[in-house]
Order: sequence, then C-alpha cells, then structure tokens
Amino acid sequence: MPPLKLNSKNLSQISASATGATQIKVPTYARGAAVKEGIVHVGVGGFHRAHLAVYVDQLMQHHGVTDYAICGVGLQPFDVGMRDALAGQDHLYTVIERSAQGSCANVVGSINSYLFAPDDREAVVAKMAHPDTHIVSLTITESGYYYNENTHELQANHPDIQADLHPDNAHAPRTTFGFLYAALARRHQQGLNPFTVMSCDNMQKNGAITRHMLESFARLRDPAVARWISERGHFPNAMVDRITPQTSPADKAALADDFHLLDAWPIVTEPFSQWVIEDCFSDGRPPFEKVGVQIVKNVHDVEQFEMHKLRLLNGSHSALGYPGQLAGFAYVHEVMADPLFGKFVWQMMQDEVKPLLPHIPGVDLDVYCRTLIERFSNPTIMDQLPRICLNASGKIPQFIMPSIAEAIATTRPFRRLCFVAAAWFRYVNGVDDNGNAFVVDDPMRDELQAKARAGGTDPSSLLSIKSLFGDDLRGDKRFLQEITAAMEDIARDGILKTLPKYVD
Ligand code: CS2
Repeated sequence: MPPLKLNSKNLSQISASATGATQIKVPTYARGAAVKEGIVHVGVGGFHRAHLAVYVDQLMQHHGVTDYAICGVGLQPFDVGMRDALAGQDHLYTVIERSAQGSCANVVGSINSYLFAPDDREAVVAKMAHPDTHIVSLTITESGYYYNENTHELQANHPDIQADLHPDNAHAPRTTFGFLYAALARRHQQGLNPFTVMSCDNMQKNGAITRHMLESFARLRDPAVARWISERGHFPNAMVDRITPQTSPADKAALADDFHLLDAWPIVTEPFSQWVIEDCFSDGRPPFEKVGVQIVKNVHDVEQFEMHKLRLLNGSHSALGYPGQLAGFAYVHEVMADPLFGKFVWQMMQDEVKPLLPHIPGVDLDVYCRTLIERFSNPTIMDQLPRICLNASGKIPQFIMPSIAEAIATTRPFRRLCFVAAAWFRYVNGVDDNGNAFVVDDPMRDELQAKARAGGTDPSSLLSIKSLFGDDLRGDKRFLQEITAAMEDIARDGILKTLPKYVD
C-alpha cells in the first residue's frame, strides 16, 4: 500500500489503514475556526512538538478543551522550514515514540496555525495581544533570554536588544522580548489582562528569569507598562523533560515504511515525559493536571525539581556529550554502551551530584538515576551527540559548574565533574582525539576558541569569561588543580585513556 500524505482530509483513512503494531492514533477533535487559540507558542522546534503540544493535544482529544489550541510562531529566518512543513499538512505532524519495547505513532493536531514573524511582524504582535490569547509560551533556548549568568541582568547592550529598544523598531520587533513587550503594551492600553508568559526552556528559574528580563526590557521602554507587568503579570517556573533528538531523513523514511505515512517533519522521542509547573497564571489556564502535568503551588518545590533534572539528567548528558564526541562516538546510547562510560556517569551522579540535591517527598533519587541510565541507553531514538553538545556556553554553567561550586563549599568530591568541564574546554577547539574536525555550534564560539587556543592546558584563560564563570571558582586552588590535571591528561592521552582514572 502506498503511503498516505498527512493532512486533515486523509486523517480518517490514515487511522483506518493502520493495523496491529502499526496503529496510528489521530486527532478526532475539531480544529481550525472551530477552536480558539489560547496559547501562542514562540519557538516551534522538536521539543515543543514533543512536549507542550502533546499535552494540549491530549486535553483537546480527551477532555473537550477547545479554547487552548496553539498558534505557533517562528521568529528566526531558519523557522521558514517549519512554516512550510506545517503549512503543507494543515499543521498536523506525527510524534513517533520509540523504545526497546517497540514504537508507536500519534498524529498531533493541537498546533492550529503558524505565524512566521519575518513575513509579518505586526501579525504576531496582534495575535499575542488578542483577547483569546491567555498564554504565550516559549522554547527559545538559553540564548533567546539575553541573560547574563554572572550579573543576572539583561544584556541590554546586546545589538538585538538595542535594535528592539529603538523607537523606529517599536512596531517591528525582532527579539522575543520586543514582541512580548509590544503585545503587552497593547493589552495594557486596551484594559486586558496580561497573558501568562510560560517558559518551557530548560533553565533553572526559567519563569523568574523571563520575568526579570522582560521587566528590565519594559523599563527601558515605558516605566508605566513595566510596572503593570510587574504587578499583574505571571511567569510560572517549570521543569520540563522529554529527550527529543533531531529528526533524521531515516526517521521520515521509517514512518513511510512502517506506518505508511508521509510527514514532512515528524518527531522522534522517548515514551517518558514530565512537566512540573508552578500554579500561577494571569489570565486562566487549561486543566493541565488532567493530562499528567504536575501542578505545584510552591515555587520552591518547582526549583527543587528543576535542580534534580538539570544536574542529574542534563549534567549527565554533558558528561556523555563532550567526552563522548572527543572519543569519536556519534550517539548517546553508543557512549552508554561503553562499560567505562556507563560506570563513569553512574558514579558521577551517585558520588558527586546526588548528595548535593534536596530531598523531594515522594521522589526516590536512586530510582530517578536508574531511570536516567535506562533512558540514555535507549538505542532506538538515536540521540545525536552534536545535539547534546550544542550551545554549551548556555549549558555547562547551569548543568555542571553549580555542582562543582557546591561540592567545594561542602568539601565533597568533584573530580568527575572537573573531567567533564575539562572535556568541554578541549571540545571547543573543534578537533576530536582522532584528529577529526567537528563543528562547534555555540553563540560564543569565537571567544571560546580564541581563549582555548591562548590557554592550551591552562584553564585560566577560559575561566576568565566572567559572564560564564563569575569569580568564585577561578580563585579556588583545588578546583584549578583538578581541572588543569584533567586538561593535561586529555590533551596528552585522549579521553579513552584518561577516563579510567575517573572510574572506580
Ligand atoms: C540535553 C537536553 O541539550 C541538552 O543538553 O540534555 O536537550 C535534554 O535532552 C532535555 O533537557 C531532556 O528533557
């Protein structure tokens, strides 16, 4: 049977033609003009389509929710690919869940429309300002927040922010904050509630940072609007989790072969999904708790979940990513299959990261760590190391350095964490242990590479980047000794010969 093209017209045929193991669930709820778009989402990438959009899909499919469909927004020129892929299939797409137990495919219909900002910036402002919009959600990556890790302030002098602060550009913003401000200023003028700004990015205190950055931006535009946002706006903190690799051509081909479905941009992900969010919304919210979202009253509780996840899951990903790529591996599960690496990650979690984490009632950290090992070992999702290594300057300072700083302060071990930081410092040179060059994809790449070259195996040059490392660690003798030793060993012997020194 030839594969069917994914679109609204073919939905019933798609579900009817699937059989047995190749069953496909499709949305049977109303879409298009029959629903209201209560959520505007900026940054429709793989993660959004495997996470928030799936929770909303479940709400629409099983709980009759009709006023929180999603309008996707792309701000970047590269988002044109998503615009076209979705437009060609009525904004439907397939989520393929894969594990050792098999795979299943679900068509998701919660993204109801899509606006590509470079086509029409005013249309995006108008959409966010529309009374039907209750939530503007974000997956814009760490760099989209213009947040200085060292001062904890907005990078107000960044050329993008400066451009959006210029009065001539008031109606044609470029950054997320430019759009949020323009839309909120309009809602303020029209006497509407501010929408909730819901960050779904993988950052500690993502809601608080979003609030602080937006208020700082707004103060530079109009103090009255800034005050209104500060008094009336809500920015829930959240922990988000679902491992979502980049879609490969092989994934599309497998969908066509196994499920007889042609989708321009399906998503492959794992069965696991988690979302813990603080219950603070300024203009209403859908009943997320009905589809398994953990709604938490106390911001402190969310912060603890965030800390567990960022330091155990993402920290371990970094521990597999930078050393793994230097050693010549391509995928996370391949690194995990190396017995030494598997042990290294487990011991880093157990001995160096876990003891620093707060206890959350009902959460067994050993079970959490074992589940992580299983998730990282999933051979079917083909999670790419370059994805893990992407934008390290926004990740290592959150995933690894805080554990090192706390271990030092409490005189606990931190050698393995130092090995990971040292591997990153080596990684920024862009050449692996076999002499093969790879692309270092990081907004700070040029600065990092210049410092790495100037420093050689001396970490001080890289550690002098205050926006990433601050002052505390740079002056700590034990830290400097550990990281220098790891850098020297890696430079001389390579990762695979150095690693045994870090495994008991
Ligand atoms: C990864 C994350 O990019 C990374 O560093 O660790 O994308 C990870 O897959 C997600 O946070 C899982 O929720």
